[in-house]
Amino acid sequence: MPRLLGRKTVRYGSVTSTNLMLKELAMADIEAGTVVTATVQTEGRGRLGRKWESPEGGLWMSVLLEFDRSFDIRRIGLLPLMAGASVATAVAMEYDMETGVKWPNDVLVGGRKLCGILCEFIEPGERRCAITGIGVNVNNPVRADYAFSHQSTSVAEECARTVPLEVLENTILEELDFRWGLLSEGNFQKLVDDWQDMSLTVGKHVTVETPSGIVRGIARGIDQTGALVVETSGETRSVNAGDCQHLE
Ligand code: BT5
Repeated sequence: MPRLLGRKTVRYGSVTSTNLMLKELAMADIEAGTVVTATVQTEGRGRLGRKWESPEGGLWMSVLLEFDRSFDIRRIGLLPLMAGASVATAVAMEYDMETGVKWPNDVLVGGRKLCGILCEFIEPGERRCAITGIGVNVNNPVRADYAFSHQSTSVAEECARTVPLEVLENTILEELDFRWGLLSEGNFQKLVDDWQDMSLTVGKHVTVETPSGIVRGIARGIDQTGALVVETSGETRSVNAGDCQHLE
């Protein structure tokens, strides 16, 4: 099957946010699978209105995924997980690094954040789409300048050399294309197994800050909607969204 994702790529120098740019293009009817990249983002965004530092040297990109009518939107939580698994696999393959995924949207190396994902659901006209934003620290500096520096890393930092962005971009898109195929075919359990195989969260004591309060317990896995299943004292809770901390 020819690859869908990245058949069309729009490359920018400096933009506010690749997610915002792609959203505008989607509103103007650009085709599914389109990728937007930027050298620099001046207003790179994390979840919950947080800032994502995006200086030159990193891989900042967004991918337009379009659902067909039969897609059950409750499964949207699988998207950041499959994007994270795609990045973790691509980085491990290209640079022989040990990567892992942390629920819901991080890729870590040596306990430090290498990549963050921001998925946004939009409905341009009759279409139902997700903007999948992927930010990977590659050759950009991360270790010195920021409050989060002690918790972050980059590909260059980990392999002590700068690397070409295009190679990583292409491999991530191949991996994401494969997982998008699984999602489109309804092969949810395979996505669950794939993510759980590289998960750093499963089996850990966690604290999850959710919109409706804090959930504490042992992470047992994810379900087929991407929710984190947490065993708390005496019961099992499924958490759809939140900030997760590993306690051990
Ligand atoms: C994320 O949010 O991790 C989602 C990041 C998504 C970025 C991509 S880049 C392409 C696309 N366009 C966008 O505008 N966004 C997407 P969250 O889990 O909320 O983490 C945000 C937190 O990570 C911040 O509050 C900082 O503490 C930390 N942080 C910010 N920049 C970082 C960086 N470059 N590397 C590591 N950590 C960072």
